[in-house]
Amino acid sequence: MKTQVAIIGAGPSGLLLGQLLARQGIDNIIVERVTGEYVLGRIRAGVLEQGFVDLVREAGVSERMDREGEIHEGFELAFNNRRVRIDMKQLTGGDTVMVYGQTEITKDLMEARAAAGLQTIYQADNVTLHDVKSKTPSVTYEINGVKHHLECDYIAGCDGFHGVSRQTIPQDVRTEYERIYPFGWLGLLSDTPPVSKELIYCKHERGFALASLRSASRSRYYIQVPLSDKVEDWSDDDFWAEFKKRLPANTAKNLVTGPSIEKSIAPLRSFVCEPMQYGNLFLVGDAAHIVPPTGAKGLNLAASDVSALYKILTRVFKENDKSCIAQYSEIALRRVWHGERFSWWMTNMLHNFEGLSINGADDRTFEKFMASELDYYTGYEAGRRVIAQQYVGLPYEELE
Ligand code: FAS
Ligand code: PHB
Repeated sequence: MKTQVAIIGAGPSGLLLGQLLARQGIDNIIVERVTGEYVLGRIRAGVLEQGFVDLVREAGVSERMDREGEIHEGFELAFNNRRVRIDMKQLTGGDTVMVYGQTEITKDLMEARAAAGLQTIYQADNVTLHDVKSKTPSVTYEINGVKHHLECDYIAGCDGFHGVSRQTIPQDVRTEYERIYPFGWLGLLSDTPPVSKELIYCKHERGFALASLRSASRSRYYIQVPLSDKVEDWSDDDFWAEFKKRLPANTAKNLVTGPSIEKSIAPLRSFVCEPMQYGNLFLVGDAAHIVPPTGAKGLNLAASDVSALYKILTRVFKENDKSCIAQYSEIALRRVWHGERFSWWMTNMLHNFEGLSINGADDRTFEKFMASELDYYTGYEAGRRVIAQQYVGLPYEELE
């Protein structure tokens, strides 16, 4: 088999890239390790930057997102019995975010791909990338033990943190930056009306909590938990009792509880692999970088990678101009590091590190610095503008 671009992974990165390339007439095949149903079973992001929304519209897959997605003009930070609203629209001169679950975006992209008759190979085992530095890279994989060979011009590694693509870049070529946080997020999804119309990030002495949502009838809530906790340690009732304690009192009294339809614990880490390209292999999204979800950047950084690579490959195939290929990693990493820093900053400001710390020691001085950081930035319009500008997303960079 042959294609112009082989895409590894049918998560949001791979599907969005595949859709954008196909609309430019650039042939692509996606090779995915699991089933489509399994991909859709992952409950992850919920907040989309404007740049992401625009890209989905450009991909021609925005009809349900524009119909069912909720535009959010602000969110709240709750701490020390105070609530500070970050008025994104006012502070950024009109920018907002959209609340629309990653699962929904993935479903819309999957349906669009199938409707266009574009090829996605699911349940591919032993996916291996070959000759990525040559002019004839290729991908091999097995279906029910039968080996297949896919020739291509370029490979987009959209296969997430645990994928094969990043590992294909030789260790002595890769530089990996990592910070692992000493706690995780226990997330719960429920078909209950959200406790607040806008997101509330809560810093509490018992630990961080986030009140988010998917729609007017579906809520997405998180609480900080120790790394040693297992999801089976937490009954729904235990979650609701703890979540209620961490919400502002005048909000907690409105909390509607109900059975969880999903519950899971996500570890928190900051991670970046440099470079994000090697020969004709390009790393996209979680394959190259991970952020703690406190800044709602994970999925959104994947989108800006997709945007950069889509523009480059369009110039290569439509204008026969390969001069821009070398720009990918530099362009992508500039925005990735801004997202990494913001996510690290929000995580440090809003979580309880008492008795914990990045370097293992109980660093109460660090706690005092971060409490002052939160108080300072929320206490001044200029500080709130800094938060707002990064939350709505910094501009995407154009190719030279
Ligand atoms: P993904 O990991 O989504 O997709 C990669 C795909 O590649 C998967 O389908 C996988 O099966 C496939 N794959 C892996 N190895 C392969 C191989 N060898 N061969 C073929 N296919 C292979 N972001 C937020 O903004 N907010 C959040 O609240 C949030 N919560 C998260 C919770 C969890 C538990 C996780 C893991 C991430 C969360 N994220 C969140 C980040 C998340 O949304 C990612 O940014 C997003 O899924 C990135 O999409 P992809 O780059 O497509 O990677
Ligand atoms: C979510 O709704 O899943 C969500 C929203 C904002 C975040 C993290 C997760 O920062």
